[in-house]
Amino acid sequence: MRFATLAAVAASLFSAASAVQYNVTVGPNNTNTYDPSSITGVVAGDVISFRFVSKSHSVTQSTFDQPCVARAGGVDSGFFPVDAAATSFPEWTIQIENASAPLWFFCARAPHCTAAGMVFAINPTAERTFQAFQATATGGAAGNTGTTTTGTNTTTTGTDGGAADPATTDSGALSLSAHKLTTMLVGIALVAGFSL
Ligand SMILES: [Cu+2]
Repeated sequence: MRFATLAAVAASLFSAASAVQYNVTVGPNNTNTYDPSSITGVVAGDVISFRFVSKSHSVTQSTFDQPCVARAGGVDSGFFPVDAAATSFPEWTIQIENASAPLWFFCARAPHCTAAGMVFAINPTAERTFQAFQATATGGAAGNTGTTTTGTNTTTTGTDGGAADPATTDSGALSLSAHKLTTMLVGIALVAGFSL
């Protein structure tokens, strides 16, 4: 871990001119949900910023087959406890380095994943849908209603034909860089070169 200036972090986060930033609210209105609960159209370089607004949740990487189990070597925000009277909220941001397969996440605060289906997906596919992922999390019980944000980035370069089949390489060859930020800006931990 090393510390860097805000400017340096901002430069690294947004160095790609075409990168899109997505904002996800964690725990809106005291619910055990992410809003949106899935994002499609994410491409390499895009940034996803999670804002924790209630209770104590996490954004923890998992796998499609085991939604509520932390993936070995995956990224994990850790828990962000938020006071009910809080007026500023912690944020945790990841930058996608490889978007060729879906990415799966859950809240590690039991029983939010298994009971409420508190899960989040990046680039779910027709074969591996958010709904199927959430149903696995809850053992078939109804979870929260999902909401999807579709990316507006139109600079994809047609890698579908050449990429490995995401259905069989799910989360096997992905890498993320994680940047932990807080609105207080007491210090910024920059995890550089994180690979899975
Ligand atoms: Cu939670």
